[in-house]
Amino acid sequence: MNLTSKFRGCLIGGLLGDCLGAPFEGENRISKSVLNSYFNRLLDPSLKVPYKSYTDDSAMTKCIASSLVEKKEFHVTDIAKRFVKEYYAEPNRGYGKNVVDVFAALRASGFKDVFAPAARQFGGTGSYGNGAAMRIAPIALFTHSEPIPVVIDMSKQSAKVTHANRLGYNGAILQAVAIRDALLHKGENINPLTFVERLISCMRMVEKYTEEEIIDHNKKSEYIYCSALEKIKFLLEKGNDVSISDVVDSLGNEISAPGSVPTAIYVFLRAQKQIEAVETDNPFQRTIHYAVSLGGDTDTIAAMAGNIAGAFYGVEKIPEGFMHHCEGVEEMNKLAKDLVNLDR
Ligand code: R7I
Ligand code: MG
Ligand code: MG
Ligand code: MG
Repeated sequence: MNLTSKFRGCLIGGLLGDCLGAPFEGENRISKSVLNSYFNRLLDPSLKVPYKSYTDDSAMTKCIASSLVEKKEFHVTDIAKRFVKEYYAEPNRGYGKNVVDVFAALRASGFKDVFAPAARQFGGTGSYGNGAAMRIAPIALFTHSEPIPVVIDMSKQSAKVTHANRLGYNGAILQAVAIRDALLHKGENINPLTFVERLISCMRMVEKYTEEEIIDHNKKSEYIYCSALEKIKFLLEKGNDVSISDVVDSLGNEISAPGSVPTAIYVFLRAQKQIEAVETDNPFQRTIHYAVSLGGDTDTIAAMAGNIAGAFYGVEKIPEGFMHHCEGVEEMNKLAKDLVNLDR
């Protein structure tokens, strides 16, 4: 499979997770039959249904992608400016409750120090929401041929514009590395345990505190992502014998980064194989459907799982009908092609 298909799959996959998951955001215990008919009906492009709009997840992803395409390099102030411009142009995309204060402060400060407003959030500990992880896909694509430390550094900087808490930016790093591994994987099947082991060895390095972090955040919650990844292994080993509440109790379905990024990774890996309640043979569709079935932060967990699945399966596996019913597909498609063809 070629890289263009994987880049398109990644960005469109995330967009569709966002659009198709958004109507259920905040719900729990969504009925199986409601979801099966929702997804299977959307496979028909000629069906007349209300258009599915994208939310903040995709709005911010587009800001990062378009900045990389236009600047041909990582330019954090430009990214911050695009976030702010986008937010004030379309504020009703369902942004997190606190991140909007960062946009206001960035604008008021004239972007002098783009990391300062985020560092003041939550009494100076910074946000650990999943907002930095949900928009990280373009960074993973842009750095796919760079060494891992470059991926980590760029992910962290892009995250810290809004998410200064180490759980916030480390969630973005984990999501970026998961996308990259799915993108670079050769072959039809991924060994889930090997995939998770690689992520654990990366996060063991990432979650080691630096001196600066010990001073800033009082050395709370060490190795949170490594232990969540261990829980993924445990769930995967149980195979079919895992209920929705097992997943939610063990990994979460929340708007926090530690309560959603590992969940999205588990969803992608689990959905390689059939899942009883999810009626489809298409593994991309199964990923999105299973993510939404977990409830909670459905748009964001489906978007992150969709980014990873799209990077793995490529755009050919994405149902036409889904693309037809969602906002912004053409734009995301163009950004993916521009990113893959970037001449730098
Ligand atoms: O992380 P963020 O951009 O929100 C993303 C979510 C996604 O589900 C989107 O689809 C959208 O719906 O919102 O925005 P933030 O406002 O930084 O974080 C989201 C929420 O996480 C906050 O409003 C808080 O409720 C919670 N949160 C915290 N709560 C207590 N202490 C984040 N950090 C903290 C914290 O340090
Ligand atoms: Mg959203
Ligand atoms: Mg929302
Ligand atoms: Mg959300």
